[in-house]
Amino acid sequence: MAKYIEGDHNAKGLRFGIVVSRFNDFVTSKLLNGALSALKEHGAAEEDLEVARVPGAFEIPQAAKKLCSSREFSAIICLGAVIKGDTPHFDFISAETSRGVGQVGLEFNIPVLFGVLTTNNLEQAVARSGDNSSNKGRETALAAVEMANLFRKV
Ligand code: INI
Repeated sequence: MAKYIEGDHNAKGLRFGIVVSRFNDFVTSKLLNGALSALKEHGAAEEDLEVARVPGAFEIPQAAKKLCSSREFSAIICLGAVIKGDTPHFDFISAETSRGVGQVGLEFNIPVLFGVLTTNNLEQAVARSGDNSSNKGRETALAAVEMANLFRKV
């Protein structure tokens, strides 16, 4: 019989680093609120949550790497918003951000979660950063709790 392992959503005793970019703050602040509420609702203590603010999505992997190297966190949650209408270099920023976030997680063997919206327009970004369950910050935070618990079991 195969052995299955899976992380649960109990955040008690886990420490989370959150990197959030300031560009498109009206969206990213909602992602941050979604992530913080989800973590606290699932048992995380306020003192176990650390938020690092960076200028834009491009800087997220750099700060995530710094937090990973401290070895203080069970998981790192990356939040940002790259909106296509805003920039001709949308493709470069979104590609670099996702590549960098993925690379940092693999390099440090710590769960590093990607909650960076990459949308064609503002409406799509607003729809994914709502006050309800359709909030990418919330969804990413829950995935971080699950991954942190999975890593504890392996
Ligand atoms: N940063 C974002 O987070 N989202 C964007 O939509 C965006 N646009 O449109 O340009 C953006 N640019 C800034 C970039 O992430 C860096 O902060 C900047 O290039 C300095 O390195």
